Amino acid sequence: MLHLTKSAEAFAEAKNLMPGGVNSPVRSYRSVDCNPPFIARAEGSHIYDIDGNEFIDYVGSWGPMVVGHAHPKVVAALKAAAERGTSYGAPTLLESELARLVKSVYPSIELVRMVNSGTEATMSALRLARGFTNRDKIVKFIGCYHGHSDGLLVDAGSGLATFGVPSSPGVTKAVAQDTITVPYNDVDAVTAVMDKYGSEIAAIIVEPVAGNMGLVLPKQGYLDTLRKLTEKHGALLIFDEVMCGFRASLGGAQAAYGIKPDLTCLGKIIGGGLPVAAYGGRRDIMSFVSPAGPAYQAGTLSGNPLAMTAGIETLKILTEEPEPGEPDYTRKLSMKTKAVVQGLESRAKAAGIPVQVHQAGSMFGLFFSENEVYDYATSAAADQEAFKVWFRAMLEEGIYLAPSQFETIFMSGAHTDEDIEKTLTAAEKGFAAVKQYRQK
Ligand code: KE4
Repeated sequence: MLHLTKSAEAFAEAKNLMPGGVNSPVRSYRSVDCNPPFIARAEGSHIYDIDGNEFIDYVGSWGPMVVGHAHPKVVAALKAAAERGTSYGAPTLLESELARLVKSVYPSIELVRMVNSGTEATMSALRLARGFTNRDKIVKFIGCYHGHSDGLLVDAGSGLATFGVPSSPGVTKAVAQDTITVPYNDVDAVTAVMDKYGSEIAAIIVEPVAGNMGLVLPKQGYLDTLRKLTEKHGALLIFDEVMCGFRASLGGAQAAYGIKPDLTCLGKIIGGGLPVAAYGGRRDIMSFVSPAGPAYQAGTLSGNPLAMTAGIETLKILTEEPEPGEPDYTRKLSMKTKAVVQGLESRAKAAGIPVQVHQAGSMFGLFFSENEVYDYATSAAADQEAFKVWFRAMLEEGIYLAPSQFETIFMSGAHTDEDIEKTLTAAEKGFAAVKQYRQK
């Protein structure tokens, strides 16, 4: 039995200090009906809570920790950087170094602006798209999450291709009505919207590999359709690669699927665990951003030297030339992830539990469903209770997964073959627990 005594006490106190006891909702473990472990430290692929429990970590801080926690090169560089001061609010060579690294991996990014969160990146990219095109409306997809700026906290209106309705108190109808939401992977729905409203649409924003409805992959040709529709109607195509960047492949989904967006949003991995995100793309569009152009955007800690340092060191590890004949870092991650995916599929099959297991490079996801999962509706139709049972059984076995089926699971370069073997052994117990649950 997992002992979470100190975490339970800490959680009770935290609830008197912060809404729900956390600084981001999903960490509260509300969606899996149990208390969250409070973390004391992490190293490599392992994370340790304040009760002394040790876990194999597949959350990786929701994606950033792709080279593992407390990587020696990252820690050493951060220590040295801290001794030079933690923030200047002035231009530094570090920002140009990280920008060069990002551009070297994303050829579609001709100019890039560093910000502090994925929310800020997508919010700024949409403001830029609206300013550049002089159009007000945007299209997003049901189940895609792009952070919590008002215009993106919007649900589908009644029917499907209608103007959005607020999905959170505090988002005004006026803001929501400029966001049109349609199902992901539905070519007819997005084509109909563009044919009807195309001249008013500033941009389509999409997670080219979706990670916030569980891991859902674009259907064959889908992203190409979005590219063609935006070109046809003079709208911009924004790829939100905050999560799938550097994971779907080193060059993200745009490299994996061969699509060139007009703007790209990045985050998570480019900060190596410190607050960094970015938006960038075509020079003519990005030259519209202040102070080069009139579209305003700013940030006290944007380009922070410590955050830049962690991002630079992480990307240097990811982009290191492999030994001759060896796969590169990201390719090795993908192969390791495939081993876990195949292991999960075989063990679920042996337990007689139908599952859908998706992979995109070093990201993977699992649904308790016997049907294909290709959008939010089919994801939500999966057995959420079974997921909770599986999640809790895995946690008991020392496997730290995202506490929601609507999240994605992340591999790191620090995960060992022993970690993977332990994970698959735990999964056997997890699937047995689901089988027992279903027999009640
Ligand atoms: P942040 O503002 O959380 O840095 O990034 C927002 C964001 C933007 N775009 C995509 C595709 C994202 O996945 C995210 C944030 N991802 C969530 C995980 N689903 C962060 C975890 C959390 O909210 O605590």
